Amino acid sequence: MEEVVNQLEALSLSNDKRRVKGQRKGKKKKHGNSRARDDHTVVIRGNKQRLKTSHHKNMPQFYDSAKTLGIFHDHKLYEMNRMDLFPQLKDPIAHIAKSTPAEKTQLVRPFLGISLYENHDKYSPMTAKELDTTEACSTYLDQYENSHGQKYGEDRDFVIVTARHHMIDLAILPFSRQFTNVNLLCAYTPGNLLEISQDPADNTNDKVGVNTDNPILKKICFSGFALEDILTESANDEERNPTFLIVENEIANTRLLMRCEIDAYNPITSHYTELKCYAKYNFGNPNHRRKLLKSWIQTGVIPTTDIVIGVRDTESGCLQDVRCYNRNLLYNKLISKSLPRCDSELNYDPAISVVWYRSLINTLTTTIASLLDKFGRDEPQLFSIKVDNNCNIRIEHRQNPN
Ligand SMILES: [Mn+2]
Repeated sequence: MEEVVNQLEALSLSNDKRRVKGQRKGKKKKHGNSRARDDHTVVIRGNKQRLKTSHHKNMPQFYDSAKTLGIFHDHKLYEMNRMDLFPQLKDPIAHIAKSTPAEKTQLVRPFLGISLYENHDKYSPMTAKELDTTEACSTYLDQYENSHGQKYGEDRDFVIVTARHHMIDLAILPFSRQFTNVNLLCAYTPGNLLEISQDPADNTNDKVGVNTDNPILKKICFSGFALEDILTESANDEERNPTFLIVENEIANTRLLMRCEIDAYNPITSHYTELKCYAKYNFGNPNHRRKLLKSWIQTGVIPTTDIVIGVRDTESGCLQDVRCYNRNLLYNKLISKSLPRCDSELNYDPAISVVWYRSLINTLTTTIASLLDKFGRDEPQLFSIKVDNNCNIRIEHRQNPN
């Protein structure tokens, strides 16, 4: 907790001096100062260099407490006993988590050499809309209200509802390349509900990842789907529609309700498994370390998730190796003293991502609370949130939310 406070001290609150045209009707602009202040926007300047942590023996957590609440598949909500809805890690791979290195070599062998590039055109990625829909969480909220006769998390300062990937994009920001921004919208519904989604005006991601125009990059991206096909089996192998876990995280007096896509369930360990397909990697390479850190962050909002990495030969697309990490092991590898230091990249210290993320949640909620005090809590309000890789945070109250 102390680190969170330090980080908050490092962030100095100041109003944006930029002038915005078209002030809200009925709101008098303050003229006391010759430089008109835009009272719709708050900018918090980041201080990345102050985001330092002391050495952590114990792995820090992104949340104070976490719970899994439901499963969402094909537009329907299920109870937590329907693990069969997730793709199941195939038996030999499921055993890797608990095996010795020699056993592991045996278990992995049948999968090596399989092509991850074949039939790559049969896979279709989620559309932008599918990626961002709040259907899973809103279905859960409706059901909660019906069965409990009260609103979910009504005693909390805020309930943030979102897809996990938005929170991951924010948590990785201090380690992201220069000029990286995350642009989100935050819709407030009277009560305490904040729904965070992609800002549709932000199309910087339209041509990256699976949506790339580059055929080679496309193959590489689709190798991730091929890996899921090879390492898992589903009750209905033809459709393979994604299955989501609905997860609750508590951070101070804020509750987050997140929709998380689950790649696989491991019936042997009863852990969820995040599958990654990487080219041959090593922890000494800064770009590889960032990717490994992102996997650690991504799995950090669900209590028990392991990471299985399929290593492909990028030339031939063949599976070369399968490696398994639990979050503790990956954490210890990322903070290993034997790695070359990357001070300009905050040494890819996972503990720093936790400090940053928790302070960010605090900054977002306190700033939005103060803007709501100004613009009213009794009607819906819309905010845009912009955060950059220098940890600058800009929150703007949008006029005319419709
Ligand atoms: Mn994955």
